[in-house]
Amino acid sequence: MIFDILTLFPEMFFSPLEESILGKARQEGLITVNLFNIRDYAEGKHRVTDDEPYGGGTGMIMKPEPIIRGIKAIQSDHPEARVILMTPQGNPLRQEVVRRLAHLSHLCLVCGKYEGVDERVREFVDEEISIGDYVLNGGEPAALVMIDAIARLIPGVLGNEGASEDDSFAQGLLEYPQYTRPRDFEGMSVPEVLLSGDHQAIERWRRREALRRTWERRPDLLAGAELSEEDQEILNEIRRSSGIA
Ligand code: 6GU
Repeated sequence: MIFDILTLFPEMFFSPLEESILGKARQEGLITVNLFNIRDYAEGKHRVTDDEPYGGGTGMIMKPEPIIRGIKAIQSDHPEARVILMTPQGNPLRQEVVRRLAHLSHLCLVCGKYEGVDERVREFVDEEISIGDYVLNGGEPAALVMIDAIARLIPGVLGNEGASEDDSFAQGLLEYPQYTRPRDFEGMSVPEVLLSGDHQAIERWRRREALRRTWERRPDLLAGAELSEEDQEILNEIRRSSGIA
């Protein structure tokens, strides 16, 4: 997978892309990240990339020409690249969106600044994505989130294990609680069932805890989750025993 990033701040990507899983994925050629400075597509001695908004108001707006020149330069080499504008006005990023994008071969992520980009840029992008309902100073952290979430679904990036069906959101549920040694820590012990060696019992316990945790913390997710009849019964039991029914 190739990620071409259009940004005013390419250095914001350096360290995050060198560390850990992404660093290794790049070394192994499983992902490629190319950074393009939008300023390089601006004209004039000062290579200006922003300007005051028509109609007045605070903040500076990113000019259309440099961004669109950048997009066109990438598309002329890679017409298959899907162009995505990172903006708080975009489609919310969810695991299903991540899964869809992970099948593509080439993404071009355009990082806008929070004050905004000239509306006409929208004509040149295929989609717009937001990573949540809060405001970032610019699209750069959001682009990093996209690279991270997509890369871990690419075969080979996570080593032998691969992205797990148990991961939070893999089935539309939050993940069950996990424990490692020590068995007792400051008076808190590991649930007996996990020490039992009874794999069926462990699976049942994990499913129940994933359902419980999702119901407690993110009940909104239950509507979109794939739930079996047994899951529904477990949920009813959880509701009953909580006293809310
Ligand atoms: Cl993609 N950009 C900015 N500036 N803020 C955001 C965002 C993106 N997603 C959530 N907040």
